[in-house]
Amino acid sequence: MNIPRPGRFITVEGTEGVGKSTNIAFVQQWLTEQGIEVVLTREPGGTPLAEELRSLLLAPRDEAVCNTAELLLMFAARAQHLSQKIRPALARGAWVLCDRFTDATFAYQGGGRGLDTTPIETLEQLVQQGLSPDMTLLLDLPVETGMARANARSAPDRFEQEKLQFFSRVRAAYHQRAEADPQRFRIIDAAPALPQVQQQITTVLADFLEAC
Ligand code: Z5A
Repeated sequence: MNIPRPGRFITVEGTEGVGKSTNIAFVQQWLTEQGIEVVLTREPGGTPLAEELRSLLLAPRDEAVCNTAELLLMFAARAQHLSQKIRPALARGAWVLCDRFTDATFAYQGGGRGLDTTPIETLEQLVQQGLSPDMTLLLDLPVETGMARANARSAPDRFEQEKLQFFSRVRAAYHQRAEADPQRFRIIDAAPALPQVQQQITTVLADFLEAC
């Protein structure tokens, strides 16, 4: 039975290999078991056009990608995603569960690439018009551990080809974002075995649902 509740927007963030894909499936299942309609999506991506932009962004290429072009493509994909998928889902009362969102832009393009945060904030305002996640789960793990977990999988994409120092800056930027907005962020220690990670997530979700 579906219990009617206003739509909520939950995002999942973290550096490479922290277990977002693994745990987002767990979050989706847990919320669905509570009778909530969940729209699972991801960034960059989530619509046909935004998925095409994702392919362009992630493909390793010989041509150097200019940081500003990368930033604009991320927000182009986000604008399309918001207009075609996220806003309509929230408007009909569904909960949107998104694998990465604008915190990733502050972490990767801001922290990782070293772009100034002012243009990122300007684009955030232009594209989101005040819409931001209700809760963000930040899966946190030492960068070395995440890279080791990720490297055990498929061939690296353009971001995964970056070095340890890059991901250390990304992680530091995520921590800064979480410290600046403790109401929205929930930090999950992603280092222990999966059942312990998911126990933390369950506690956070139950508290969030209780407060809705
Ligand atoms: N990007 C950006 O730059 N700016 C932006 O604004 C946005 C994105 C939105 C694509 O993201 C890239 O886009 C991303 C940032 C950039 N690049 N990077 N890096 P993505 O989310 O699609 O790609 P990803 O970050 O590389 O995610 P991933 O590789 O899919 O990793 P993950 O989802 O966090 O991990 P996982 O696949 O769930 O787990 C990794 C492995 O660890 C796997 O074998 C699991 O079985 C294992 N695992 C998971 N949990 C555990 C525990 N607890 N113990 C042991 N092993 C575990």
